[in-house]
Amino acid sequence: MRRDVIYGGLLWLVLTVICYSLISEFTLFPLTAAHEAETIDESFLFLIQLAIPVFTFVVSVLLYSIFRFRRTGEKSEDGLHIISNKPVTWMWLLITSGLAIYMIIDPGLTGFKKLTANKNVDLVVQVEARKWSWSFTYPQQGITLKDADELILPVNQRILFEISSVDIIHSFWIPAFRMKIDAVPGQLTFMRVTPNIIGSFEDDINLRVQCAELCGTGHSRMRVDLRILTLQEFETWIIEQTTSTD
Ligand SMILES: [Cu+2]
Repeated sequence: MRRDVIYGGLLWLVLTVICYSLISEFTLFPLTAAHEAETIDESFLFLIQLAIPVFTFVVSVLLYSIFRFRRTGEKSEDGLHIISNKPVTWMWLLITSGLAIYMIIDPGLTGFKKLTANKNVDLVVQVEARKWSWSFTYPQQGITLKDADELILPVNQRILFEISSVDIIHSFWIPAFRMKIDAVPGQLTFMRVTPNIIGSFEDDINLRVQCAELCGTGHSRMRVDLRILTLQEFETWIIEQTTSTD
């Protein structure tokens, strides 16, 4: 029994080290283009780091048991009848419950507060979803892009999206921002985000708006490019839009 614990423990250690070196070796996340996305990626990485020892423990016990305790007797022979092991059950329950409660608090509640604490916004963009297109209105600038093929945003400005739908439930998702929220008919939903790099869909496919709620035959086409400009370029774009619609 003691030998099994030592060998099983060694296997657990080896698998854990392999998993930690794998996640430090490879880039786990796609392009990050907003301050909020960094917070979300940090939280996700932390959850992975916590989950690895739990995962490798289960795999180690499983693998070790498969090879060490495999049946060697007659086919009709029953295995050892084990009812329970109270210390192991309680230890497992307490450790995994403790980890789950800790994760709810940090990064759960602390991360949510970090994302939503700053209520100041520099730019409001109203997003209207419909089968199967997006319309964007910049109310402060008096610009509406109906059935838009591009969403233009300025870098380092805190943006408030006010999201709604005219027909059924859609979902407003920008992968590079890591944020997604439903577009619901008859009500507004909100997303605050601060883009922190300049770029466009041509640079990286994660710079796009994508519907993330299966909404019918045109769902996959419900996608528009995102372009993040410098504040100066954005202001020039605003002037071009207002003069072209006059
Ligand atoms: Cu959709």
